[in-house]
Amino acid sequence: MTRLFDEHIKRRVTPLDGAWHFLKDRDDTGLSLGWFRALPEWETVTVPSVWNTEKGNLTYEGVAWYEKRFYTEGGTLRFCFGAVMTEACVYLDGEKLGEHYGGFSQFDFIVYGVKEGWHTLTVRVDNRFDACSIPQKRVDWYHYGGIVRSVSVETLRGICVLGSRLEYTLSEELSKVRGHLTLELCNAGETSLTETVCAKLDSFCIGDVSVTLEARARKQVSMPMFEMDHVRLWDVGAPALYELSVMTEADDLFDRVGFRSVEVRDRALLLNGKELEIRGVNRHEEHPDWGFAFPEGLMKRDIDLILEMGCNAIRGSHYPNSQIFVDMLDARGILFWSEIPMWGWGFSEEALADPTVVERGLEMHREMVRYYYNHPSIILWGMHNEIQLGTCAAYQLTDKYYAYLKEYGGNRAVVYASDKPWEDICFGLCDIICLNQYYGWYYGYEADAWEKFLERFTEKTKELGVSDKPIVMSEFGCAAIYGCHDDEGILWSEENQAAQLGHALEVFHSHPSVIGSFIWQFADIRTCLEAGINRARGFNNKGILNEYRKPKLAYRVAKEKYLSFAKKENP
Ligand code: ADA
Repeated sequence: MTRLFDEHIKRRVTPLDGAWHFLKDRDDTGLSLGWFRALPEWETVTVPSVWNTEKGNLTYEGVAWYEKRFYTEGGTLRFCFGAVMTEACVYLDGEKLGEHYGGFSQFDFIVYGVKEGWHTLTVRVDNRFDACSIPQKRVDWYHYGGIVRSVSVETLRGICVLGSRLEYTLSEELSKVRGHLTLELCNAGETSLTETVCAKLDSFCIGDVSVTLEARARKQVSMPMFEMDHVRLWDVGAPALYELSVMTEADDLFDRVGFRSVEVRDRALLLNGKELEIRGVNRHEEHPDWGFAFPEGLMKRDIDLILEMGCNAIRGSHYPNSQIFVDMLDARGILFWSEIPMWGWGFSEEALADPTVVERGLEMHREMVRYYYNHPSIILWGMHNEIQLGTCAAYQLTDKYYAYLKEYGGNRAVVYASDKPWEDICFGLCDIICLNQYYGWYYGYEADAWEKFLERFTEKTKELGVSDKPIVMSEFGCAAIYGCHDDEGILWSEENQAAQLGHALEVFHSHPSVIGSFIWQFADIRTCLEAGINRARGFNNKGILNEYRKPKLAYRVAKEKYLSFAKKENP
């Protein structure tokens, strides 16, 4: 399952999820032995999944092969992968289709002239790290491997719609939308074709164009500008969505879009012209029994728990989440921060300056924008998290990513998360200053530490000339082991975590420069072995729920605080 709705009616889509052959390639000899032609032996696993949850594979890091037989009536086929962790090399009947780098983004390959009959799709998956990996080996989550999101094969006919991007502006009084649609089209046929492409928002026709494409050609086509009155706005808790449909003779593409304005000015973030207070939580799309192959039913449950505690925003820490999760946020009116997995600690200054790292990061941004552009819930693009922000390399990289997202990212704010408030030289390259700070945990336990920190930091923003930017506390929290109780509030107890969190939330949500918070973190997550002895049980235990979503005391306290802040906003 890739989306919360059918993307196609006319196009035949065959899911390739389910049983696949699987073989580990410990010595990395599969390529030279020609395993892409046929695996010499295998076990059967289900896809999507991570191999680490199979008995005996928990710590396996390396190469593995997946193979699937499928039947097709033939023609032009498009193989769509939701995400493969981390590098994928894909073969059809032993012929290489292509490669993809990056574990959290979707990709596809189009193959022409496939014959009717049975075929074999093979994927070589490699989740090892190298000097230019994004993320680097040292992260604070688990090194899972596998085909972690859905796979499908589509049969393309005639002029096909591969993607859409709806750009728009709203009139000042927010009642009229002016926009235009850009389509990525291809001719799946073997002769030149001319067809009419029509697009609608619900029943409102936003235009049609006649398109001529040579056989197998691909091109971007801009539809004419359109204007629509009496727009229903997408908003927090009131998410009006429109069905965007694009039709050609034999093909179609459906999406759900929403119209809202996002503006940052005078130290405020405005959604549809109203000041927004962010009541957020950081969430990894991870579960100890499923890894990154997170089941849809549990996504819904996570969202229920998050809504129930009065949140209006989620940070998808630290990578693009599955489309279906973001569809759920669109449908339920929850704001989302989507970022690429360029995550702190591991990146030396040298790595940040490495052209391969910079380009891989840029490509991840391109993919994120390409696939997630139309989601109204995404109001923040995140470029990176806790990198060496005092260095020239970080500045240059951020400059590049910021320019890209400002130009192509649409109606959104662009941010990154900084843990270096005193050394950071990049604050000019973001729309909102987002700070990860851990008073009450790593940095000591003074009672008024947060107040002093914010006072000093506000002064610092004046010195740096960035005091017009709002501040979001993007991470803060304490670890607690679920079920560890202590009336004196010793470290690791639920009481300590709850008290620290409650206090921090009170301070942030009454501070004039702070427009919101993202609690670190929603649920405990399995973390990598490199995180070492700091991580009891092999987990990052700062979740306000444990890894099985059982609430700790901090969940109840955060809920009480967030609901009371929400009430102040809407008495
Ligand atoms: C950082 C990082 C998180 C997590 C957190 C922690 O801020 O961004 O991913 O590792 O620290 O728990 O220490």
